Amino acid sequence: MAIAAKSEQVWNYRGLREWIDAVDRLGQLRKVTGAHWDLEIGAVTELLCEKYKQPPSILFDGIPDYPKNYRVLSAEIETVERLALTTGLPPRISPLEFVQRWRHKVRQIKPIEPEVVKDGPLLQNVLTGDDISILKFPAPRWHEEDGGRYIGTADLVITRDPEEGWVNLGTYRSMVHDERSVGLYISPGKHGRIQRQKYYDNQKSCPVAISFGQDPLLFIAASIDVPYGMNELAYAGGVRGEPIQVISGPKTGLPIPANSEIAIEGEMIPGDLKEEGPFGEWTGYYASHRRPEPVVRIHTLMYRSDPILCGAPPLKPSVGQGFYRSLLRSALIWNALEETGVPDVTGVAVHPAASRLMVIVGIKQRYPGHAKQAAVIAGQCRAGGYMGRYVVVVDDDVNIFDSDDVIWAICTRSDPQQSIDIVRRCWSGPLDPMLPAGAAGLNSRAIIDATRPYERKDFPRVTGMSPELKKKMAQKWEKLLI
Ligand SMILES: Cc1cc2nc3c(=O)[nH]c(=O)nc-3n(C[C@H](O)[C@H](O)[C@H](O)COP(=O)(O)O)c2cc1C
Ligand SMILES: [Mn+2]
Repeated sequence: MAIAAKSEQVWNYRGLREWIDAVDRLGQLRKVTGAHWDLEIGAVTELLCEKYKQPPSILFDGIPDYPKNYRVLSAEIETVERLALTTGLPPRISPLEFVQRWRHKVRQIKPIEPEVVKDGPLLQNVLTGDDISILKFPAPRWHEEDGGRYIGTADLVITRDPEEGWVNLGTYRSMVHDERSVGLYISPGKHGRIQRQKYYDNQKSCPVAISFGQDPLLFIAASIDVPYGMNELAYAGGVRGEPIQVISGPKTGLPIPANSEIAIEGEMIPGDLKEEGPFGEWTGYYASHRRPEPVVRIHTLMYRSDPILCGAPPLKPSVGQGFYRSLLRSALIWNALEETGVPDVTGVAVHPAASRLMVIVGIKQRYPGHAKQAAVIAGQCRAGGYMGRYVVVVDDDVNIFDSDDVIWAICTRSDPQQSIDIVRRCWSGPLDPMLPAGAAGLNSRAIIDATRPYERKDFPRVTGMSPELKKKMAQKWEKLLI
């Protein structure tokens, strides 16, 4: 049942629990009972991703050592249908259509500030002092070589800029240390890290709140590139067309979604570090080794009765867990190209098997240098800048969602000596498998211009039927094609 239908927006849910019901109605929910938090929840997630590529959402219950109804949700979004459900778009659309609609939608977002409410499901249980134990929840050990149990993988890390006052939400991994502390890994350049550093630079501790289970729209907002200075809660409110309800954290005053399932608030104290990692990361490798990272000292633990912990364990990208994010990122890079004045972009596809590491841009070439301009911007804008590796630009007759077609274009329209450029000393970080431990977070980028050289008016024609002939023949020989 739609809550509100504004133009073509369709909202079939409010909050995580209604979202799960809506996914169940789509026929995309799998319930699993009895999987152990130690490796089994991670293993089942990986098996289902491997089998289906775009797997159902998986809701784990009956987890050994934990009360019934203390659940874990993994593989949350993953399909275009669930992505559309979460972002209020029509459910039956193609990946390219999703990218198109989403990029127009985010461009028009008018942020709506969150609404502070006195009460909410999150406050059903509030623990402080010695009563706090984050071990109450079945945080999985997701992968065999992980350095610990990661309670935060699909989380919202909430901080406030000490100078400018704005609130940021980012999805940053969080490892359980003990009952009253968790570790937090934030990559260089991420907004939460910039804000934390401002506190540290003044020898102040950084107040923080973390939500570990919530409306997947908030997870999307926290884990994609929302402009610096914008509160992701306001952004999500803008997508939704109504304010996100938050409670004010009892100790920190930070806004925490009132509908969250589990949340903590606390502080990170300058110099308070503990060994964190490694963790099986989105590149498909255990990343960032085991090294000291900031600790969150928990002052308040809040949770809804029978809580649902959300998890998004990274897998090797060719196995899964990257498809929907590729679509979201493709839309943002496409917008960045348009906003910087690159004309006639016909599509952007972040390759799901490479995640950030390969971006394919389609253009209709209009002038010499058009392809290079598109490549440089796609590879350096906010959504494409961090930890990229390859940007490939192709002509608009190439299907950017078809790797075979893209490889054909690279192999036939580029000449390595003149078509590949290297951009040096770009934004990378400790998750980059090519960087040795402790290296500066810098990498290089290759731009592969796989468009027909602009000046080559004699470039050979592509074989294959003309659209007219194809249509005629397909009609005439229809029976053969069945
Ligand atoms: C499942 C998932 C896990 C993530 N884990 C981390 C992480 O551990 N550390 C990090 O810095 N970024 C992580 N990210 C990426 C950030 O959430 C993303 O870059 C986001 O835009 C950061 O928000 P910010 O721009 O406000 O810093 C993760 C993203 C996803 C989707
Ligand atoms: Mn941000």
